[in-house]
Formats: sequence, structure tokens, C-alpha cells
Amino acid sequence: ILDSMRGRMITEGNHLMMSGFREFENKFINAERILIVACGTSWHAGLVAEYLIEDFARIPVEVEYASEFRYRNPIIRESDIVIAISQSGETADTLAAIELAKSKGATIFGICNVVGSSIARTTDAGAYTHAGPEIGVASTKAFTAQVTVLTLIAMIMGAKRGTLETTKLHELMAELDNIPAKVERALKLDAQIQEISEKFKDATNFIYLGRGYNYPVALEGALKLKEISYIHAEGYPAAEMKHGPIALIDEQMPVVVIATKDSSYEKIVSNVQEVRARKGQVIAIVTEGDTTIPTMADHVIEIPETSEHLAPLLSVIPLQLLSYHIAVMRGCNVDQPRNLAKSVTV
Ligand code: F1P
Repeated sequence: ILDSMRGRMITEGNHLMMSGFREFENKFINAERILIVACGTSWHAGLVAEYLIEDFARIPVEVEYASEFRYRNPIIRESDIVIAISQSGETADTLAAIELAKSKGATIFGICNVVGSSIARTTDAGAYTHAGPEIGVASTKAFTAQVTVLTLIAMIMGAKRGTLETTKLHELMAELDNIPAKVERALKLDAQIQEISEKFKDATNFIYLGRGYNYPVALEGALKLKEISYIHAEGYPAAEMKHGPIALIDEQMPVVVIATKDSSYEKIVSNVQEVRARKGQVIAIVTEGDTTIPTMADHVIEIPETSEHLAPLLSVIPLQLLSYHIAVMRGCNVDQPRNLAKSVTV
């Protein structure tokens, strides 16, 4: 994660992205719609991109599981830009989704980690994430790098379309420079998260809740726990809880709430109260210095403050560490989880 977030990555990634992006920049800026296809963790990065692109560039975005998109009869137009995201660049479902979109004349932009991979070769243009080799099967730093590249794309689109204010753009650019140091600080939470993991290593279910930019992070936290520790976990938008999942909450249910300071903070405070009222055990990821949610949660993990648009780059880290420690304590092989392959090529 650190490697992928150091200046080197941002500069190099930025440069490479420009060479792939610049030629297609006008298409992106004038697109009527952007379709994003991906699987697993890469799909979660796509969901962050939907929020960013719609927020900054005001262009409609649809995010589809490639594994579903390829088999249905989706509407694809020649004017569509399809962003395909894949760490390995070899995922068969994502490749098939690209072929389908290509056959309808859409423009395909790839975001891959593995240089020269099948997806990288089949797309019209693209950006490499250069996150380095993913040693384990479950994607971690690839997610961070994908979100970084997608953030840069959304910022450029917003700036060029005039839908992202210049002052906001400059604020985001300055804050992106601070992210590597903040990632480093977030990684120092390791010992604290190990202690918390000890308390939950025997849990059989977990719920993850987040709002706005932290909703895809909730999904990603749940996926990491499922993938490497084999504990059943579900992520939900916190506001969706009252439409069903709230029935699951009792004193046996750990609920990870990603509640960093942002525009939906007050709303998530009420969600934490709802969980508490049903005796759920709250593990809260909050912004350093928060004084409200820490008084309501059983366990509090403080991460550095950042812009809500960049929050996923930091808030995903404690969730990855939590999954890692729980998996190790349960005797699971974190690098090679059962039933999973690094490249799902069938
Ligand atoms: C997609 C993915 C990963 C997951 C696992 C199986 O891979 O679902 O997110 O962690 O490795 O494959 P990719 O298309 O991003 O390589």
C-alpha cells in the first residue's frame, strides 16, 4: 500500500495515465454516459469512481459486475465509454464484458495493474496502476491504486468540464500529496487493530456500514473478511439498514461502522445509535479527534482527517488490517485463501 501511494506511484501513474488518457480526454469529457465493468474488489473501486465522476464531472455513471453484464442483454451505445478495472488484467468475466462492449462500438479504457496483461492489450487506451505485485490473492494495495487513478480521472474531467471549482480542485490536489504520509499513519494502527481482532476472532457474522464514499469501503471490508477469514460478512449503505438488515442485529453481531467526518456524519451518528439500541457491538472507524461517536462505540479506530472524496484511500486500511489479523488468528492462509485464484480466468 505504501509503495503504491508514494509520490513515485502518483507521479509515474499520473504520467502513464496521461499518455493513455490524453488521447481520449475529449471523449471522456463529452461522454453522455460512462459504464464501469469489473469484479470483486475492482468493482468496489468502480463504485467509488461512480461517486467521484458524478460528483466532479456531472456525467452519469453505471457500475456493473462484469460477471452479470456479460450474460444479460445490456444497452451499450457507440457513444459510451466503458472503464474496465482489473488488478490481474486476466479476469475472464471482465474480458468478456469488454468484448461485448467492443462489439457494440463503445470505447474501452482499462485500468490494470499487470503490464501487458490480456485486458491491457484488448482495451483502446488505459492506465496502469503500478501498485507492484499483489503477493496475496485478495486485492489490497491494488484497490488503493485503482481508486487513486480513478480519482485523478474524475478530477481532470471535472476541471475540464468546469463542473469542479478551481479552488476545490487545488484543495484536492494538495490533499492528494498528503495521502502517503496519512497512509503511513493509518498503518501504525496495526497493534491496536490486532488487539481488537482478538476479541472478534470467533465471530460467525459481521456487518459493515458506511455512507457516501465510505459505502463502497463497507462492501470492500466485508469482502476482505469473507475472502481471507471465511467469516460471513455483509456490507450495506448505513441508511439501508432499516430496510431489512437491522433485524440481524443483537449482542452477537459485530458491526463495523465507517463514520469519518463528512457531510453525512450526523446521519451515521443516528445509525450507530440504532445499532447500540439493539445491543450490537460497534467497531467505529472515525476521524482523529472525533468526540461524539467514540462515546457510543465499543471499539474506536481513529484515522487521519482528509477530504471526504479521498476518504476511501484511508478508511479501507483498518478494515484490511482487521481481516488480516482475524484470519491469522483463525489459522487461515491469508496469501492463498481456499477456493480463490489470483486470476479468475474461467
Ligand atoms: C477480481 C477479483 C479480486 C479478488 C480475487 C478474485 O480480480 O474478484 O478482486 O480479490 O482475487 O478476483 P481482478 O479482475 O481485479 O484481477
